[in-house]
Amino acid sequence: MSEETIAAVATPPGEGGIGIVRISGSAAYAIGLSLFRFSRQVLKPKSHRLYYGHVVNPADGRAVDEALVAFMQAPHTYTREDVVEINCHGGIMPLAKILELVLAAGARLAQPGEFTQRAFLNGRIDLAQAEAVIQIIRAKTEQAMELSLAQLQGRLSKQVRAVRQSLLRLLSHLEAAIDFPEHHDVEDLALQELRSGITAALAETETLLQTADQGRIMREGVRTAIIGRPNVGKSSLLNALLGEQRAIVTAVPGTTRDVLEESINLGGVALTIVDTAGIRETADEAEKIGVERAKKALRNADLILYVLDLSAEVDMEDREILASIQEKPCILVGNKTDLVADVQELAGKFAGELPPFPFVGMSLLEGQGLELLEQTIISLIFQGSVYVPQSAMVTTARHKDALKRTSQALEELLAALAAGYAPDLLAIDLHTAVEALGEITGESVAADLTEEIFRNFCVGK
Ligand SMILES: Nc1nc2c(ncn2[C@@H]2O[C@H](COP(=O)(O)OP(=O)(O)OP(=O)(O)O)[C@@H](O)[C@H]2O)c(=O)[nH]1
Ligand SMILES: [Mg+2]
Repeated sequence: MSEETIAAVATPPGEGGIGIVRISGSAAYAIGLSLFRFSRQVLKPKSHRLYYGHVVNPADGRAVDEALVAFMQAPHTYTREDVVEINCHGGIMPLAKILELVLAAGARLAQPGEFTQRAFLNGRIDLAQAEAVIQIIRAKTEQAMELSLAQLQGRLSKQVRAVRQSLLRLLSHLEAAIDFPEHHDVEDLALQELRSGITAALAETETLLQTADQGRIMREGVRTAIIGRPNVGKSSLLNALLGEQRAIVTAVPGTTRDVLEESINLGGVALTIVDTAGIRETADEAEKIGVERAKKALRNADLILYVLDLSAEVDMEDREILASIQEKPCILVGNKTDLVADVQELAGKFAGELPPFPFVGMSLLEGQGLELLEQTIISLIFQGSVYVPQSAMVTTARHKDALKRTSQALEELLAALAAGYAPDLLAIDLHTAVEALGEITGESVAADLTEEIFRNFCVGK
């Protein structure tokens, strides 16, 4: 347990019904008791009960604010240390004043995420679970929330730890083979077991890795790029999806130069929509950069809305771009239906000329077709082309990176086994894999990295 007692305002800054000052550490009770005047006599507060009274300034005995205070005894607390939470009025002044008194009574101001960091250091949660806390706070959709909660409850940690345990067992066999080279049968058995054990661990690592893109989509939203030639109505489409006039729309081709990014929530899934510059050959310096950015957005997208002007012909540029995105989920948005006589006929014609993506006719000018487009997006996402829900998912780039290194080390290990390498050389790769997996749950992770993870938290968490 850490020696210093820490304190911070745990509620967001600004005005609110309630504000909370949280104190954690061995001096939490003493500090809380020195500042709190119970409304009736209490000799020793019971743990995890709320007491009504006043926070007073011990210097002059004057009341600072009315408060409800909870004294919570270790180890059944957020940090596993003694915790005191002072619920006062949620204003800037009462909170600042009470925090000041708490600090004067001997607490140190907590750094961002330090309460959760202590929960981690004191062994209540592992690193992946700690990361889930911040994901819950930042979740923007119900599904992201559910996924983060599952991670907090240890679903991912459990799977990772099981693989790591199996590798640790193999490592101990291998080390026995190194220590007693004269027992050849021990070695033979160990090598056989090693091969099947590694193969199984590799398969499980790969399965988890495959969930990584899904996890990112759940957390950050489906990256949706609006792509097309100039003047087809891309910015009009962004505005329609957002329900506000976010992007500039004009009749001049080449209006949008930069990429514009906005988020919406569609059927519980977050979509990050990117409006881009119309793709064409151009001599204009700024537009040229815009076109490059559009192409990049296209490459990074999880889903593409390709907009066509139905009153114009499909040209080479369209064909080229669409050919380059064949393997990604894409919807063809046939815009400006108001300008054409027979949409069905045109759709048929486009279907013959273009890759077989779903086609939605729209008139953004007249506000036609938005609902159908939204339904098409949702069904594409849930049909499994974009998003497949999984029980445990990898949601952060950090976890993905660690799993990649694990799988790489295990592959090298299998190759080394096949080549008949000595046990001590095999042990090196196995160590690498065990270490990489341990980074996810925090068993083996550099102190500065955990610091960095927790400093991304908010103060008071
Ligand atoms: N007739 C008709 N015109 C439309 C429709 N949708 C958009 N427009 C017009 O087409 C022009 C271009 O619209 P934008 O949304 O700016 O097109 P864009 O693809 O973003 O264009 P760039 O940013 O230049 O690439 C504007 O004059 C719009 O009013 C539609 O459904 N029917
Ligand atoms: Mg535009």
